[in-house]
Amino acid sequence: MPGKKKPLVVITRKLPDPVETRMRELFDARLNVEDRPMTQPELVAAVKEADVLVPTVTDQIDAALIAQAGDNLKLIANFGNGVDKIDVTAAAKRGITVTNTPNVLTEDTADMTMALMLAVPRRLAEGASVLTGDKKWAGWSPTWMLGRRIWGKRLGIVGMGRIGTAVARRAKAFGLSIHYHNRHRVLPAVEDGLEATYWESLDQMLARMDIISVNCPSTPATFHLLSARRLALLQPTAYIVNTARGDIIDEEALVKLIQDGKIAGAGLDVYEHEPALNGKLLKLAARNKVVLLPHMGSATLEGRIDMGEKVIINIRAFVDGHRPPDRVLPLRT
Ligand code: 8YV
Repeated sequence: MPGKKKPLVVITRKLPDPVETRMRELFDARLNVEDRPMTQPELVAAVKEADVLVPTVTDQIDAALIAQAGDNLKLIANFGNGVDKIDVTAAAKRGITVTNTPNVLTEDTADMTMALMLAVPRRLAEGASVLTGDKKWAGWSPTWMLGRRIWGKRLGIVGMGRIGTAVARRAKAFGLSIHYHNRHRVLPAVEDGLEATYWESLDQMLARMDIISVNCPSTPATFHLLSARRLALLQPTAYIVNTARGDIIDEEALVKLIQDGKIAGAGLDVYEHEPALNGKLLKLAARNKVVLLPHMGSATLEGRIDMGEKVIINIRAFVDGHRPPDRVLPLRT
């Protein structure tokens, strides 16, 4: 942008090198090379000064923070798809545009969902630990390490958006029958291609599935969507996989049902109070009832570079006076 003052862009976490290099070229980029999560006072200082803030899921961009923003702050270009940590309504009221990074992390997140879907019933983590543990492997046995078959089972997808659909495509190839619950029924062509069954009633779907995959965004409407009451509808042989957001499931209730043998297990990549982890979940992991990952759904180098590229495109479009491609609008209440 020759002749024009470069916008001050504060990036709250370390991003992949090619992204940071490009940001340095284009903007007055304030990087976080040490990748230490910013404290709330540091975030306040950032929003007072920046023209653009680039936060991630680890930053709480709530109404109190937005109220302290300086007049310069006109864009919050989130590095990530989910904007549950950003008060988009408060931002809009202050004339601050919010953008995110959809599409580019769909396939990676769907891959990780499949990985968890296989990991729990097929005892993947438990099996891998046999060879690296203290004890010597005694060798193969016909009745040892038996898991449960995936092929031919019923998968219920909660949230049939981009990621849910990408999960369905993969799961169909693994021989699962596809069922889904969504606010709106998807296009007939998509449903036909996936041979998917739509369930208007989430309760009825939950009661009949072998595996549940949570793929909806976290919004006030989806908070504890899988409540204690709904989780209790699941069959005792059912597994749950969550690569969306922790607070969509009542985690305490999930733990209790697994402890009591009322649900077979879970594969989780996200947690209700992330990064704090429920100690009871860790105990269940030690008993191989759950497989836990540290929010790795979109963690590929390619994905993170693509996300950075999207952030840059959104900032460039905005700074040049255009509508950024990935604008997030406040939820209608
Ligand atoms: C990201 C995610 O790693 O984009 C999302 O919504 O959950 C993750 O895949 C994270 O949000 C980056 O801020």
